[in-house]
Amino acid sequence: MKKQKTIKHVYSPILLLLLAVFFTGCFDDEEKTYESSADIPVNREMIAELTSPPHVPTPIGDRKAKKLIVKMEILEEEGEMTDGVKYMYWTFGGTVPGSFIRTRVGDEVEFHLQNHPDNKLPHNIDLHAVTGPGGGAESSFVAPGHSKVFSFKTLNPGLYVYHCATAPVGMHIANGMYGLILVEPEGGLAPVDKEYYIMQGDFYTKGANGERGLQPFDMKKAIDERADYVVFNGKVGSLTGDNAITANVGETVRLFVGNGGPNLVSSFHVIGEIFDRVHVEGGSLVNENVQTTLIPAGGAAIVEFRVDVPGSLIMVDHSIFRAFNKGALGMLNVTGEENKKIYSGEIRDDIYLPEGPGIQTMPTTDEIVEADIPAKSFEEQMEFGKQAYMQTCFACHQGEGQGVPTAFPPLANSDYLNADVDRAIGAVLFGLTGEITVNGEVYNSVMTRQTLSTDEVANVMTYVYNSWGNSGQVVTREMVEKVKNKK
Ligand code: HEC
Ligand SMILES: [Cu+2]
Repeated sequence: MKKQKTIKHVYSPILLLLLAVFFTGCFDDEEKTYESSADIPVNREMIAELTSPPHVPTPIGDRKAKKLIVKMEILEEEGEMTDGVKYMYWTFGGTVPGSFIRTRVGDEVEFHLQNHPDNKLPHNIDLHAVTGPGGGAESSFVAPGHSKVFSFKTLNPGLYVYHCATAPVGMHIANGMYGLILVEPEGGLAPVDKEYYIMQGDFYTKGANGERGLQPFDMKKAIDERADYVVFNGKVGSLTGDNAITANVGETVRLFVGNGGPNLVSSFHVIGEIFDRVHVEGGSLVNENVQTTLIPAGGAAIVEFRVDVPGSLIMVDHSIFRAFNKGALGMLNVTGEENKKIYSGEIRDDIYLPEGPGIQTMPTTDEIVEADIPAKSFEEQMEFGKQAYMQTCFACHQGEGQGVPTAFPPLANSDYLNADVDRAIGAVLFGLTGEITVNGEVYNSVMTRQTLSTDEVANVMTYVYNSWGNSGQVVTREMVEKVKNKK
């Protein structure tokens, strides 16, 4: 009960006890115990641990306020936005978002901003955690081959964005110059099992989404807010496949989520999970039981939840075309024991006939309405197949069968498709899950069973095999029957 001593006002001991109970674990009112956080004394000096996303430095726990030395190096370097698409990123610490800085209230941060001599431009830094002109921007403006030092005291606990504020500001941010700085309250945030760092950003390239080569920044599109890429952690696929973040069933997870913008607001959502607690806008207000949290450009949120069942949790900006078409999609892979009480998986697939005699159960997967007139020729197969493709497969595999990097494999020129017809027919009939490799890229996702009739499957597969450089295989209804009966 150390903190009671410093409370300046007179409270009844009972009220004090209640306050202590209610406020432990969150950003609490403790700091009000000092006349101001500015009065928190610092003892000794330490070099700040900086981490690149999705990692965060060690929690502050109960360490005392210190003089914290942060050495941040600005690097302008080429990177990959997505397969075959290069981009010239401007970074704090060599990554987008920049290195994560973890402090506590009362720390005196001595900030060294170093502009690498190979860089072409001057930069600076505006930290939203700073109380002072420009958030440090004015004191930190630094030319290539120079280093600037300024210092500030962290007064307010919370999760804050930092970014470059050199003109044209929008361009510096659009090129990746942003990151997060956490100011923990006295005593630290409540411990959790896993912590990760995720930051959304929108990118504007001369070429359209997916256009290959080194893509320069497009000022016009940026002003019009027409993003070609909206991504987590600087590139498409930074948090999918091998880069997915992980947790075990039963663990508590804390995500430090920021939004660098420059333009778009994020509707951050994790498919199949409810946020137990959200530090709204990264501040002290805690909301509970939240489905989607809004993260403004230049803002952040701390999201906490316990993972109860195994599976792949998909993190998205729920402005959903950004997730499935522009890159704002990440994965949290949860491993461990199933819990059928919380989630059963599919129990049964019933045919639902509103005007019929009731609900009929469907014994196997193949009782799909077979009302189609079979195609009479290859041309008809192609025509019907294309229709079916545009109605069912298009949403995921895309118009030209090109797929979506890291999420949906290509059907165009697909070695997986061309290697084994029965297997491909099976994918459509029964669905497909687990790790597969298509044209050298690993996918580990879920394709649900497609509810198509035997003829429709034959037609759509014939269409796929006779488009976009595939083998030219013709798929007959007999071949589809054969695969069905094998199962
Ligand atoms: C809801 C999204 C979705 C739809 C709709 C969908 N697929 Fe898929 N498909 C996937 C995913 C995801 C995979 C990879 C599954 C994995 O990782 O195991 C896949 C894999 C495949 C594969 C094997 C991999 C490859 O690239 O060759 C084939 C063939 C395929 N799909 C065909 C189709 C056809 C034909 C249709 C339409 C009748 C269709 N899919 C509809 C998502 C979808
Ligand atoms: Cu800059």
